Amino acid sequence: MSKFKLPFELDQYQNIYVFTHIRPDGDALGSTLALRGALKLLDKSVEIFCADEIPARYSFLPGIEHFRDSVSTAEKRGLAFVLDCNDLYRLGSLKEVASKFDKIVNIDHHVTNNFFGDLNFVDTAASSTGEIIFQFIQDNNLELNKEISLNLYVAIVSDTGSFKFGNTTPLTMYVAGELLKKGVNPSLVGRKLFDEYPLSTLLLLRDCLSEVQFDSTKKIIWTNVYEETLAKNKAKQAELDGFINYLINVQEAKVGVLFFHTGQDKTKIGFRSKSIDVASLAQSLGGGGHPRAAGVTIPGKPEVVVRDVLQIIGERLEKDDS
Ligand SMILES: [Mn+2]
Repeated sequence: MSKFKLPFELDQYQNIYVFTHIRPDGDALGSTLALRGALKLLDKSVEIFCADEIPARYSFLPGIEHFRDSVSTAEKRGLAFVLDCNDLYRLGSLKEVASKFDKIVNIDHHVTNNFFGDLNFVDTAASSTGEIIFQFIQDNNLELNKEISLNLYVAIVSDTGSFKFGNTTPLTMYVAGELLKKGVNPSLVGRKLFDEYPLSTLLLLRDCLSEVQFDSTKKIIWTNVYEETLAKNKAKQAELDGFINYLINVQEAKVGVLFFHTGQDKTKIGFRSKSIDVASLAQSLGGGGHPRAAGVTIPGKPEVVVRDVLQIIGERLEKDDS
C-alpha cells in the first residue's frame, strides 16, 4: 500500500521549499529536516523555513542550521511542502508567502487539519508527522540514511512523549525500530530532548509552579506566566514547553491549562486533557490541536481571558460528566 505516493514526478521541480509551524516542536523540526535530507539525496535544492526561533535543545539535529525565517521575493514559485500544520495560519509570518506557491503538499496528522493543500497527506491515526514522512520516504522510493533517521526518531519521540502517549501504535513502534536499525542512539536523543535544560528553564519553572491554581473540584489546574516572568529569568518562550505536564499530571486533574500572557493583551493558551476534547475547544476559539493537547492565542485582558476560558472548560467538563 502506497498511501503517500506523490501523483506527480519530483523531476519537475529542482527547487523545493519546506515550511513548518511557529513555536516549532521536535516533530515540526525533525520531520522537516528528514524530508529535506531525503530530497537532498535526489540532488534537489531544498530550503526549509520556520518563522520562529529554533529552541536550543534541538541544536543536535543534523541540518538544523539550514532553517530560515523568511523567503526572498525571488523564490515564491514551484513546489512547497507544509509539515505538521493543521492550517496555513500555523506558519505565522510565512503564511502569505507559502500560500503563493503553485503546488502545496500538506503533510500532517492533526484532527483539526483543514486540507489547505493542493495535495493533502493527512493521517490523523499517525502519531506524528515524522511517522508519515517515514512512509512518504518509502512510498516514493526515497532513501533513508542515519541523519534522516535521527531526525525522524526525534519527531516521533517528541510527539509520543517517548512512546508514552495514546497515539503510540504498533506502526509507531515498527517505524522507531527501523530507525534504530539505521544507527539512531535512543539514549542520546532522550537525554538531549527531555533531560537537559539550562538554569533559566529551572528558574522559570519555579515561578510557573508558584502561580499554580485549581478549582474546587481540582479537575482544572492552571497557571499564569507573563512576559515579565520570562524576562526576569532571562528565559525564552520555548522554555515553557512541557511545563503544562506538571498540571495535567496531578491525579485529580482532568484539564491542565497554561496561560502565557505575552503583553499587548494577548494570551497564548496551552491545553492538556484527560477527558474533554480540547482540540474542539481550541478550535471554537480559533486555535487547533489534538483531542488531548491543543492550543490557541486569543486577545483580551489577561484576567478576562482566564475567567472566560476556565468557564468554558467548566461547562464542557460538566457536560462530559452528565
Ligand atoms: Mn506533530
